[in-house]
Amino acid sequence: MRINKDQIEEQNKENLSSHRDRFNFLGDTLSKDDKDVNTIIQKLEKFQVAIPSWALGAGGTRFGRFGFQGEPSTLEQKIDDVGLLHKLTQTAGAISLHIPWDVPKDYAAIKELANSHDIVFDAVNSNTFQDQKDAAESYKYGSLSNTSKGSREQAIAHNIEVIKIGDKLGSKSLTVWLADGANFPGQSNFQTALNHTQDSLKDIYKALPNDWKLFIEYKPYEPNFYSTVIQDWGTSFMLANECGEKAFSLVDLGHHLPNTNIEQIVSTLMLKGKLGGFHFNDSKYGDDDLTVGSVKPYALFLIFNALVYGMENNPQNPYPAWMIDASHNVKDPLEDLIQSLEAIQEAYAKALLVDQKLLTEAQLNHDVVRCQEILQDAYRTDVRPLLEKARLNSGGVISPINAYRSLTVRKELIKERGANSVATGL
Ligand code: LRH
Ligand code: MN
Ligand code: MN
Repeated sequence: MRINKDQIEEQNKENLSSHRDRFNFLGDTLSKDDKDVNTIIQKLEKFQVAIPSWALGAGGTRFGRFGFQGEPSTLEQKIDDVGLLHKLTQTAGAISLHIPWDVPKDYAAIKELANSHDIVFDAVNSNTFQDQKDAAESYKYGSLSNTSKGSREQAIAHNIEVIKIGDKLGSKSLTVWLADGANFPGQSNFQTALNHTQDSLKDIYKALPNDWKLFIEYKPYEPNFYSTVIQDWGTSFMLANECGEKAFSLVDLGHHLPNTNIEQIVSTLMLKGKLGGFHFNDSKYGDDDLTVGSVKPYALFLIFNALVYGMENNPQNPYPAWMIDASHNVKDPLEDLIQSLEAIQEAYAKALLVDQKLLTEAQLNHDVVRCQEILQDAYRTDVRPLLEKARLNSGGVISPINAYRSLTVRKELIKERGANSVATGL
């Protein structure tokens, strides 16, 4: 199924007058407050978030998986799904592939398909947390950190292979997430595991093309429950520094122990020029991979406030690669992703409203109350009309969820793919 221009226009016709009323009201209010509404809208239009190829089907838990009808079962169909998201939201202009879950067969055809949807290939992700069929070595006791040289070499070779695959698609970065760790005290030697990981990452780094980046993701626990080799931003930062200037840390919002101050981590990494990538999701307890902004929208706003500050004040930090890393157990994955995209744009728009000059002044005056007022004034603003305007300007719809439903997208996909199609991946 493809959504065409006429359908988009038809969808917008209904909402246009109420959008205009709300936009004019907000625009006037913000302009009176000296906010540059047009610049904010332009920034929203440019902000593109990659969709991972594994997030388009229903996820599941270790207890069970409840499929969702009309799931994409091939890479082509996954790209088509991202195309639908992008068409409606104009915010999902990239896809991030997990290898070997989504290895293209015909590279030229895959590139052409993505191009036809106006989609580029973002970071490629390696997978050394599962044993593949017929693999010579096992990752049961680790991959890049394994005490067995054979397992380490196989994991390094896999990462180099992933770079080659990404290179053929136009990707410019490799994301490494390791499940390596230990389930029990005494199971592994922390120093040996870290040394092996560092050496292995350096070998992968050597194979990185000059214009590529290496993103090192961290996570405190799961699937190992006693220790994880790359457990936190400090370990990831240290490894990135050891590798070189093309290596960076990647922050996944779900990869922190409860109450961690993620915005402070973001600030530190950007100050040091080492925040390379970002995985969005939300959580209540751990790496829950829930819809972005569904549980802690204020925390997301504070993180965006740190990101906006970093993007404006830290030229030493490259523009980060944005990706949604969520899983969908009870919602239609495409609706869930639309909600995540909206929450990201909303937090970004609110952060853009923060008056950084006034905030700095209040900070220097130690006016703590004013500092909070400045942040919360931005947070409490309903910025949705700005998002709608940005989408309208780029050819998207005013209300993506409503359009998705009124165009009966899922029904069409089930018609095309059948009720029982199953997505590969997580
Ligand atoms: C690990 C993770 C990582 C993987 C993805 C499937 O929890 O966030 O980014 O590549 O999930
Ligand atoms: Mn992640
Ligand atoms: Mn995760």
